Amino acid sequence: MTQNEPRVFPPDFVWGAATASYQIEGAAREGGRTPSIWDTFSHTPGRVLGGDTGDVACDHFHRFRDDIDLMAGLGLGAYRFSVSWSRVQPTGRGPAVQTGLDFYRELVDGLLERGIAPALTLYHWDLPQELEDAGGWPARETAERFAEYATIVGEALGDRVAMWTTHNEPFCAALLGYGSGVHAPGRTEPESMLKAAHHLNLSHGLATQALRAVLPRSAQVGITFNPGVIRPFSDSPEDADAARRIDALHTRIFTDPVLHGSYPQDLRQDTARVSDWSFVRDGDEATIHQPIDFLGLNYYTPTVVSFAQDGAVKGNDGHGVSEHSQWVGSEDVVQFHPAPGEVTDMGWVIDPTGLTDLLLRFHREVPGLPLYVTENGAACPDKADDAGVVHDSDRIAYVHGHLAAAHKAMEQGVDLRGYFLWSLLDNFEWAYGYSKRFGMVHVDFETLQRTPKASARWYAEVIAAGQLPA
Ligand code: GCO
Repeated sequence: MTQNEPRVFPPDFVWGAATASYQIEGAAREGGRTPSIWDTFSHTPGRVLGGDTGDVACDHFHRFRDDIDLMAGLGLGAYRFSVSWSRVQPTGRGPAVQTGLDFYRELVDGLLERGIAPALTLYHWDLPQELEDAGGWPARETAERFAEYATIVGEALGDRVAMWTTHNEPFCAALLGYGSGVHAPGRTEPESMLKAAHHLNLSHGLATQALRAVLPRSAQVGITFNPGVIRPFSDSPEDADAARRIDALHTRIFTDPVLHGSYPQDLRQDTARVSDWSFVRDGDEATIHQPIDFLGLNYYTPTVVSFAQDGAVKGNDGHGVSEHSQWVGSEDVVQFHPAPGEVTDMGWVIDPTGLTDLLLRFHREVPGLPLYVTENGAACPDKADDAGVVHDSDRIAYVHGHLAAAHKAMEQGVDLRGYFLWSLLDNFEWAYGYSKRFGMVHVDFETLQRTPKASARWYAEVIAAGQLPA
């Protein structure tokens, strides 16, 4: 294909957008919802920029009908959202709260009425605080609780949701939540971080089994990872080893047991000084290794690492990931580097080739497993004109480049079924609060008014045409 030909996507390609419960819903204390770890964390001074919280967020809980209208106006084929565990099962145990389930039922029904396929994620990081108080993800019981929660949601929505995802980015939940502590619950405990990773994996396996027991056979069940696209700083063997370590700790710690049924040996060796891994019981890896119907991949930017000459871990890849790595590398050997090139408002370098590489990696690693890009997008320093419209040509260029990169992977045989843009709306960007805007729809956080940006109009045209303009 030459540079100037339009890139045509298959007619059944799924064009979507993504959000997550804590980032958009608000209504934090309504309908029996109890605090999740993100409520506690955001209300702890110093944890989130500007003291921002998700108490109101985009007020999607009350405005979801308007948001569905927005989606319909864009011609979205699918909408990826997550369920707030503490809204449907407030203490993380026992019976469900019907008002919570009703909210998701109405949301899903509204989507279906407009011809938008709901893609449901069970866990996008908002653990009920009561379960954290009982030990959180480092406690094995949390995995069992998660399977029970999966059954509740599966029974309630299984008749109307076809695409189910257990977890979103367990990397962030485990490594940022319990390792570097930049995400809720803000713990900095190396062995707990590894235990959390294992119990998230185990909970995926248990929840997949639980879902299969209650969902119609046609339902698709999968998981979303954000595997690092790790690039060594130089050709040296030391830098290659640094890349191997970070790939093991960030990615293979999840993908190996889920996709292949065992933890990587090199990871166990690298982390031997902080744990003997006795928390992995006989049979756990087989439980984690459930057949899945698709794999979701989130991609924003690559990560560049080198061997740290003086033994110190330095730098930060923009996700706050350096801090946890030092505890688990046997000799503190990794340095993160800013990748070269232009960056988004997150400081993340823009490199669409990373998306092609990522898709090709998993195409080769799990041949035949359908893939989705479940998140991709950019935070931009948006400025509205007098009419309140944001002309975000930078975001358009980012998404265009990454869709072209995804298309390139498809030309090489990758079975990519769809693309979900992050995000539908500007929203609560975790530790950055409302300071970073990822939406294709602008949200005024004073009035909560929504205004589609130029990128939304552009995306709608791409969806309608089923192709990227040349
Ligand atoms: C993630 C989360 C999103 C973020 C987005 C931008 O993937 O990290 O799923 O909730 O907001 O990625 O950082």
